[in-house]
Amino acid sequence: MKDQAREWLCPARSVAVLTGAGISAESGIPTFRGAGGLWREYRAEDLATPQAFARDPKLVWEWYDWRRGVIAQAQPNAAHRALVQLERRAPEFTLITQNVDGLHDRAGSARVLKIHGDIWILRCSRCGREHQDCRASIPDLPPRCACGGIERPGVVWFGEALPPDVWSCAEHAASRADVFLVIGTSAVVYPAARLVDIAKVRGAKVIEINIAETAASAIADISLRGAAAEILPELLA
Ligand code: BJW
Ligand code: ZN
Repeated sequence: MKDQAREWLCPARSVAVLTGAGISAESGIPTFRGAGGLWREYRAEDLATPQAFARDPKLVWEWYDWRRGVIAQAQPNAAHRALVQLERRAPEFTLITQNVDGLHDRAGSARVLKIHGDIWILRCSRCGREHQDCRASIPDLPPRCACGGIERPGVVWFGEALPPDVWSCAEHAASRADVFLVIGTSAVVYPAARLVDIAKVRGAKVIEINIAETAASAIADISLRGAAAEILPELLA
């Protein structure tokens, strides 16, 4: 299976990649679902919503502040680095990530479509002003904008639209891809998971890399079972 995947990947003119939390798991960042996916007694679905933020911004910020601390300590792993190599090698390459951790940037990927936003961006919920804030810990939660409004993390919560320009680039890349890699995502969150279907119906070979079976496994042409940081470098060797 790995040999077949290599045979598709090597000559591919256009490669698109969708990554999820599993690619950062070996950097020590917990995934959302499955073992270790809980924070205190909350699931992502309880906290990653505009309603949760409106109800208790401090609680939601405590979750994000904890995650920012974990991410700040983490380093990109061999899977992030392999995607940098692939970007340099493939004639046409698009990296689409659901992750907000910024580890693809830190690994050296030149262009990353962050369809669920960026945990290091804060946005005022009153005036909309956005700025980067890379402090691992924010002293007073929730942070406030100069206008007095409460700032929120610059991420996409359930029920919110994905950034339209970023999303349309992602759809375009999925529909042009000869090979579509789906790495470390449970593929249960939409519309991200739809990219797999788009790629498939437009003729891409879909290669999944995941430690477990997922919602994308049935549609994938090849499912490689194992850790992304082990399998991805092997595919490019
Ligand atoms: C390894 C590994 C290793 C571990 N190596 N692998 C259609 C059907 C049903 C529902 C919907 C639908 N369309 C829309 C919805 C509603 C909703 C949705 O999808 N709900 C489902 C959960 C049922 N979607 C939305 O609300 C989206 N918005 C929307 O549709 O808006 C419509 C609209 C249009 C116009 C105007 C207004 C509205 C928004 C979704 C936003 C998701 N946001 C989050 C939080 C982001 C910020 C943050 O990080 O806090 O995104 S939720 C969370 O899930 C996060 C992730 O990016 C996302 C996906 O998770 P991911 O990455 O797949 O992680 P896990 O944990 O699920 O999986 C990890 C995987 O790794 C596992 O498979 C492991 O096995 C594997 N793994 N270690 C390889 N070492
Ligand atoms: Zn403001």
